Amino acid sequence: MHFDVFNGDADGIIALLQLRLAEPKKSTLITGVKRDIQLLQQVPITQASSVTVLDISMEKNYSALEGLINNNIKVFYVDHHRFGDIPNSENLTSIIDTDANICTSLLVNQHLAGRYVLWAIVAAFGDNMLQAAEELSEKQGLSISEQAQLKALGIYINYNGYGLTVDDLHIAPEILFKNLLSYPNPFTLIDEPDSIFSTLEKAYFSDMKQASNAKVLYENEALQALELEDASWSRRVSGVFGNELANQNPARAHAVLTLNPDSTYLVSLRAPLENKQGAGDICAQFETGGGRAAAAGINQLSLEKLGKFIELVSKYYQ
Ligand SMILES: [Mn+2]
Repeated sequence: MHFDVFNGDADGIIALLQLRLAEPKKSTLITGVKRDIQLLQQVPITQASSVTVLDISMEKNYSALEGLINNNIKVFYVDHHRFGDIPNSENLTSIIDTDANICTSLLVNQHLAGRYVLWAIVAAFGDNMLQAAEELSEKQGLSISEQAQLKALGIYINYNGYGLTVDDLHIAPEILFKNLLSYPNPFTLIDEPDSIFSTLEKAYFSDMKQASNAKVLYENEALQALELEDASWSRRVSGVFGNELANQNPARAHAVLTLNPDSTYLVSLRAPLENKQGAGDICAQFETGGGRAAAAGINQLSLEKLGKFIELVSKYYQ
């Protein structure tokens, strides 16, 4: 049995979408909310013959990966997060690149020689890799309004991945992936009335409107930190809201802190767009933190550690 294991955000879903449009395959899907990255351990070794892994850190899934390849299961691994060691095994084929301007869907696009490049552009916009997305759009000769449509779709799919559990999400990532499989061309989806595109669009604008009233916890030249209440809408909107703040103020870092039901903070940290480094290293200093240089997070930051977090971030980007 083949297993497809993928992050539930735009990048993870669209990485798999490109692969399965190119090579349809009966598979068992394993995914979750965007922050649910320890997915590989869910693959049952006794049932799997091969596994495709997309857009989740190899470092965070290392022991599960070793278990699979040591049991002679073929693994194809594509990712752009912190990776630690790459096991040397003939059972593992990996494409790993942690460049801040590349995402998993762009790596898959290269692997497929641009076969579903419009989808790769959607994913790059969704992962807030605007420069890469625009460059690729121009190569494809897309008009400004076509670019804006693909960007909107990427943002909405990305937005849909944020939540504490799948219950917070409008559409479970697995369902969203299966739905998108009917659209080899994203413009077909965008042009269709009453599609998931319009559903997500409405939901996105409603949540963003609420976020615009967020409480400012801290603000200086290096950092703006905002607090969102403990609610499903906050958990859905935190990441894309952070991206929008970053785009509006590219010289400053942004932290969106959403209160968890247990009174800790769910932290989404964006490095300044003009200085895409350090976010992953800062968040990794906290027990439940990690991520990439440009965008990272902490799942549970206790209120006592808020001061330390703000100090670390504002010093780093000063
Ligand atoms: Mn990604």
